[in-house]
Amino acid sequence: MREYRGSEIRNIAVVGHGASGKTSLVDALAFVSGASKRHGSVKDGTALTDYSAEEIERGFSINLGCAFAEWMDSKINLIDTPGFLDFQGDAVAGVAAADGALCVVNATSGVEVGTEREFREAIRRKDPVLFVVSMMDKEHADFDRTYQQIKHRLTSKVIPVQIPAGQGASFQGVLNL
Ligand SMILES: Nc1nc2c(ncn2[C@@H]2O[C@H](COP(=O)(O)OP(=O)(O)OP(=O)(O)O)[C@@H](O)[C@H]2O)c(=O)[nH]1
Ligand SMILES: [Mg+2]
Repeated sequence: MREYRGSEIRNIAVVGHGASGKTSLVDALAFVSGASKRHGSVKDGTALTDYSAEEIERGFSINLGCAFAEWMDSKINLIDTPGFLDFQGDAVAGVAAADGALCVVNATSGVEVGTEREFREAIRRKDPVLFVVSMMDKEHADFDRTYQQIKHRLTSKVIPVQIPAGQGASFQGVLNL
């Protein structure tokens, strides 16, 4: 890895409700960018940022985990935070350490209490927030419903930059607007 100047580094906290797909997304981003040579999985206990014995055994995040992606001359540090309320201290610390938040929202269950909690924490710190709608391949996934919930319950200042092509069984990928 090449050396990066401070101005080329971005620290992003990946936040959201428990089991919304944060750890899976971090692993996928590291893999797609080439920083990680293997596409890990939470289910198999091979996700980059769920590495402690207890996290692997239980299949959810307990501590902060850090991975990175090198993209367009920048190093993006991805701080994976735990979504369960019991570990909220680490999630708050992750947001505090970051320049911005990536808030993951599950397309089948929509905006949940953990989404709201972590979104408000990022906004309280005046951090920019990017939403990712996860689980688009699952039954009952609904992008429009999730987008409307974000708009009505979190912020009216939100605009799609990518939209899904299909949803549920017919999900094929995303379209860049
Ligand atoms: N079908 C499907 N399953 C997913 C997707 N993203 C994650 N999962 C699965 O959903 C479960 C939870 O994913 P995680 O990545 O552990 O979610 P998390 O937000 O990190 O969970 P916590 O760390 O507990 O907050 C795992 O079994 C994943 O394999 C997705 O886009 N589609
Ligand atoms: Mg996790």
